[in-house]
Amino acid sequence: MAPSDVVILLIGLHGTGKTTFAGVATNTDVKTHQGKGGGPCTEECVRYTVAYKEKQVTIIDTPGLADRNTSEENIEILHKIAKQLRSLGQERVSGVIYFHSIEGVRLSAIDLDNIRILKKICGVDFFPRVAFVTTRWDRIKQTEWNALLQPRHQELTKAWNDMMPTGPTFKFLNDDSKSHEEVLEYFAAQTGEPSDAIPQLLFAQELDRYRWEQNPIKAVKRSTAGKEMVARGSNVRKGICAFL
Ligand SMILES: Nc1nc2c(ncn2[C@@H]2O[C@H](COP(=O)(O)OP(=O)(O)O)[C@@H](O)[C@H]2O)c(=O)[nH]1
Ligand SMILES: [Mg+2]
Repeated sequence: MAPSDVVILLIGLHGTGKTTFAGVATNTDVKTHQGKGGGPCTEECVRYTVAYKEKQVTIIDTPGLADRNTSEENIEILHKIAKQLRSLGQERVSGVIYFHSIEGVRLSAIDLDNIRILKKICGVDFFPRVAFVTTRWDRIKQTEWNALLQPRHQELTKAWNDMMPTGPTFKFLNDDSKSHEEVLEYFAAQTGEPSDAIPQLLFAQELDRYRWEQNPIKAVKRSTAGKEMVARGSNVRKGICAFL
């Protein structure tokens, strides 16, 4: 298969709409998370490919980052992402999307942990290529928007801007293919540059640096993202899947 022109990594808590986005954007049947007692959380990284305006786009769907019961389980998620990054070979991730449900409450401790780890996966040079996408706008009524959500959205964008100063772009996502295409278009329009002009994710650079390490989990733990993940262990909540 020809190398992809656009490779997008999806990050965010369980239930925020990552898998749904991957399915709609690539016109693929996917298994989404159906909340308490419903379908499964995404446990594996899954790669989807679609042709978009003469470009090949690859989307890498991931499980939530810092919401497992133990640090070891969280490190395993990073390890799964590491395997995907290694398998890209000469291709590079060209964009990262962080998902957040606008229906959820304000930023929780786990949201903040996810963003801290996201920053360490990306590295400062990559911040301009991160998009923050808020999902479930189709569920919001105009009256709620004025009274409740406008202040919440302002608070979110301020918090994200503070956390990633050179960074993020904001997009809204409805449960329709038009808004998914707008997000794809945003990333597809950025390409055209040779792949070595794209800054590499800090996490990918570090995995390369520690490739001598025989145990891949140890290599992940040596990375800045891995260290952050272990440091964040105390915030891990039990059974987050059940709440979403
Ligand atoms: N109404 C609405 N539902 C959504 C939207 N995005 C995702 N969902 C639903 O939210 C649930 C969790 O989505 P999923 O894609 O599995 O989240 P993930 O855990 O981040 O991969 C599923 O039931 C989806 O159908 C959206 O934009 N609008
Ligand atoms: Mg999922």
